[in-house]
Amino acid sequence: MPGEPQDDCLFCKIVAGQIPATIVRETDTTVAFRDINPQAPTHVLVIPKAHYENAAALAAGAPELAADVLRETRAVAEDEKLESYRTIFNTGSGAGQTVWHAHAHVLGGRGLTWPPG
Ligand code: DGP
Repeated sequence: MPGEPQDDCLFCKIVAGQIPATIVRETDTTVAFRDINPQAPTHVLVIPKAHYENAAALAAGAPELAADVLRETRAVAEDEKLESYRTIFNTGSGAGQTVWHAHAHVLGGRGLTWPPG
């Protein structure tokens, strides 16, 4: 059922406090925590607390929650004092998605080239 916690989901376990994470922000609907394998000086993941398998499912099933996630990416960038940063939603294995709970990557603190790989 979209939005319901999944027993086998890593990020649902972080939301539930069952797996430790370095949480930098939390709202009623979202959590932001540092990526375990950072690709930049700032690499924070912003997730909805509710389980949607990726950004496409989130946008279709709960667009107001998608807006909450986007708002929090901006808040992370402000907290981290990032003038430039990149917000990424990898959607589907072909795009590099490895964790099947919607998440926005917020990357900054170094120069970022374009196009990405
Ligand atoms: P993606 O490839 O877009 O699905 O990104 C998944 C990210 O999740 C990846 O950058 C590494 C991160 N990650 C995976 N497992 C953990 C974990 O247990 N804790 C934290 N903080 N991040 C994790």
